[in-house]
Amino acid sequence: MSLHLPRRHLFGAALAGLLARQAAAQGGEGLAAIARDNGITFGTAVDSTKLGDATYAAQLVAEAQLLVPEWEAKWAALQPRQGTFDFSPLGSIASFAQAHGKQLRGHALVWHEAMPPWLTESLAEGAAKARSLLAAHLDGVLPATRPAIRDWDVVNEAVANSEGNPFTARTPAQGDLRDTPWLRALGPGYIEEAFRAARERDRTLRLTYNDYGLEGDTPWVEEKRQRVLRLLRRLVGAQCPVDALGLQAHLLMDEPFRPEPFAAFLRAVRELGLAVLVTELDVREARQLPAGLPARDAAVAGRVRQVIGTALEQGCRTVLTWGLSDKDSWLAREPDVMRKDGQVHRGLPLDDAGARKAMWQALVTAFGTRRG
Ligand code: 9MR
Repeated sequence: MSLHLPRRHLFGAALAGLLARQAAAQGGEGLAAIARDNGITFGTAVDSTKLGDATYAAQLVAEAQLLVPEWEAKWAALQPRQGTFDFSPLGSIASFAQAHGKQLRGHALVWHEAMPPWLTESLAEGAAKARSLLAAHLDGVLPATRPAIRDWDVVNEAVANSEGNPFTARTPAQGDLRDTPWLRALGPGYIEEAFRAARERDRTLRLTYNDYGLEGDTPWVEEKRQRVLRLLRRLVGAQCPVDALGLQAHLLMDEPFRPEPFAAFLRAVRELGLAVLVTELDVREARQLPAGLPARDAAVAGRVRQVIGTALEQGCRTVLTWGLSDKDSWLAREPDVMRKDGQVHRGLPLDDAGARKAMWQALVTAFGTRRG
């Protein structure tokens, strides 16, 4: 079986190519080209249901070189019923990528969210069942998505949030790890098992551990960084085939940032021989907004320049945002993260109308820092 490439978005894609060329002629190069000129790969999350929208598609064509499916490669989408695989939503992203010469990354093989109900129920049946379901999922997905996807988030968000974090609900935990159906079925070794199972099926795939809440300068962020480091050290020490750490970088303006502790963490990760990627960048604005859009956008841009500049200085070469335009962001639709004051977070490079904001420019500046 291979990834079926539906052609239904190709008309939209051709139009998008035209619009993107027009946009580039008017506005200069997009982030994809500017990043590439600096030896960096820039990309974004894509929602397949929006690919028919020519403006959305044109933004992708102009700005992104690497695409990651926002939901289409999660378990609920790929194996909605046990043993029945559905590659059509992922296939429309793959055909769009192919039509425009873009690369894909995969997200996510093992996660405690976006699980179909049958999976949650079956995992409760114990270790043997969990192990065979994981094997069957990888057998169904990895050969089918090869060669389009050469980099997968194998395990997502396995580390528990630490005490005292006022922004994120405390997660039930067993030691450093989040208490999930996978942990309950297989014990703490499930992470190592997942990486080994992925490597057995594809020797050259890049295998990434992906998590959030690792960028800020607070005691709870530092504690989570130490938890992630302990996990990565344990995996590397056991010769477990993990290749990279994905920093989601869902940044919070209400959380302070200082480059030093973040850089020290990235150095420690790099010393383990792992690559570092920024996988889901966006910014949640402060509860108390600065007055006026220019001040708001400047605050977001300043934070992005610092965080991404630090990551690039520490050898990160891949940066993805979680969407391009504020209006398409989960920050504009998920009740947990939406603003309570009726405003929409301006946490992505393009505004609602698709205009490039200060955050777009901040990325350009950050991409340039590593040259100097
Ligand atoms: O943005 C995604 C949203 O549209 C989905 O409904 C949700 C569940 O599949 O996942 C969101 O993406 C998350 C990502 O997969 C993992 N890191 C946090 C992202 C935002 O919640």
